[in-house]
Amino acid sequence: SAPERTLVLVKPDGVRRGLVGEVLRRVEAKGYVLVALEMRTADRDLLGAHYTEHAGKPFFEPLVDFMASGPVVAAVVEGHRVIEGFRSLAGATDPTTAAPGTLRGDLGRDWGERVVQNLVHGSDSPESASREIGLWFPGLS
Ligand code: DAT
Ligand code: MG
Repeated sequence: SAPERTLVLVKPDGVRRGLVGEVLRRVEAKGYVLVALEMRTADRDLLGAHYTEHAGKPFFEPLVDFMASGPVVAAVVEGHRVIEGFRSLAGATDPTTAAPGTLRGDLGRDWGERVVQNLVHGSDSPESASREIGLWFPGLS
């Protein structure tokens, strides 16, 4: 079967805390392959489209504000079952209870903000991955 692709973001908290290298190191150490990589500050249109499933939820505006608060590192990562595999590396959404050994469990915590700051994003399905990769890397084949 063909390898899968997923969209990974190191969120603004991860960039500010100097954890870009640690995130990419764990992705590569697991055996996945970086096929595109870019640092940029996302505009609100891109972030609204990226998080469209959460539009209308109480944390949506704080989430977009947070994600626009500084540069992110966006990556397309490739490998068999990488969507599931990166979600496993990332750990649960809540960094307080994310399992030790995961990025969010080892490196994240609750900062008392209205939106959970949890260092990384990973696509949650093949459909999300395809949609998100198209948003962040429109030129990628
Ligand atoms: P994930 O990033 O694990 O896929 P998600 O897609 O449900 O989680 O939510 C997107 C982000 O929004 C998540 O990484 C952190 C934030 N978030 C989710 N649920 C939240 C909540 N109940 N309160 C505050 N922030 C939340
Ligand atoms: Mg999600």
